[in-house]
Amino acid sequence: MKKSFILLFLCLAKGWCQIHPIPTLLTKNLYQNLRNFEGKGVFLGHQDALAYGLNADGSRWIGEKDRSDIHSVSGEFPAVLGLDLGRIELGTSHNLDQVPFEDMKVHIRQTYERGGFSTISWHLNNPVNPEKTSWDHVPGTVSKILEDPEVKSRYLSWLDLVAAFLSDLKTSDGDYIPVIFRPFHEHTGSWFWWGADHCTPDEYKALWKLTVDYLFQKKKLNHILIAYSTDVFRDKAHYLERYPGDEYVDLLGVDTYHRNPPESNTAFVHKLRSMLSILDQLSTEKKKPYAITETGLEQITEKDWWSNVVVPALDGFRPSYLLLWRNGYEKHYYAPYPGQGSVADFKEVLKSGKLILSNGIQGIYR
Ligand code: BMA
Repeated sequence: MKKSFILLFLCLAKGWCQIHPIPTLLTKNLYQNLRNFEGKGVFLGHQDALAYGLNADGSRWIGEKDRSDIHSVSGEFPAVLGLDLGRIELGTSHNLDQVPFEDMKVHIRQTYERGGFSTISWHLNNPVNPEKTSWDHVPGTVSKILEDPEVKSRYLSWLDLVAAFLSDLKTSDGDYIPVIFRPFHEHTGSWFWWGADHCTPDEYKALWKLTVDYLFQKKKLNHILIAYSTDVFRDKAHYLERYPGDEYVDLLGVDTYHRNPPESNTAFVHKLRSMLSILDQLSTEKKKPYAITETGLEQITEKDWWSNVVVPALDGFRPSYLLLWRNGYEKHYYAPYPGQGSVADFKEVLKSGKLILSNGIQGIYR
């Protein structure tokens, strides 16, 4: 215990701090380098990038080795890989979007070997009634996890499965591969059972603390960074309403999607800039990096979306990364694929160095 207090003091004195008192060296280096890299470009991520995507005719490819839509259009892999553990709690072999958990481990390792990093969300089912999904609201679920011994013990057994997955992420040298874990996201909205209308701020914070304490202390994981990501928020107070505390969060995030273009282009840029300016301020105050933890325009219907919306929204800010959501199927995709209408504009923006892929993220673990 003493050693951890000394380390905590040392990292506070250095002006940066991650919440785990004794992180692995790779995790510590990743965190510090995220901070060192701020303002030099935004690492571009893509959810399920290595698991599936779209062919030029809009049909799906699934499970092909070393394939990624961003790679197909740019020759580089995403710097950041997004994955989701939804359904791991049920003991199934595939997640809610039919990605095999064993493939995910391979993809996380490949991303690490290419110099990048991975971020993991968890659309978990409802621990009160495990047949119900994240989107099914059983009233009072969060309070039941905290207070009903049977529900709590089910939830903790689900965390055991998450921890087993995370413990299986190893480099070829046998070191743990660091990942960013991003639980209970978009909680300013109410579409998930942990959303704003379904629990009080105190209940949300207690669930968060229970989760992080269990993973760190009981499961002894010290290779995960913890991301807090709301959906859209009005102001600083709204962002922080359910914030569990500086000792429970490594990275500040926001999920926000662009809908109804072109009418909304200016409003989306304006709203994103206003949220980034709050995250920028909080990042300075709290000495923590920030990121756009999910975003995108479904079907990228604007040919110049990257230069006309993304670049102006980011200008002057220093988020560490931006994660595009998944290329699920022809009507539900967020990253360009060969032949997609925004490819030329995407490649121009890549040339500017404002968005960074695998070639530009070398050295982040040193
Ligand atoms: C949503 C959609 C769903 C998917 C879910 C979890 O935004 O992409 O199709 O199942 O995320 O990944």
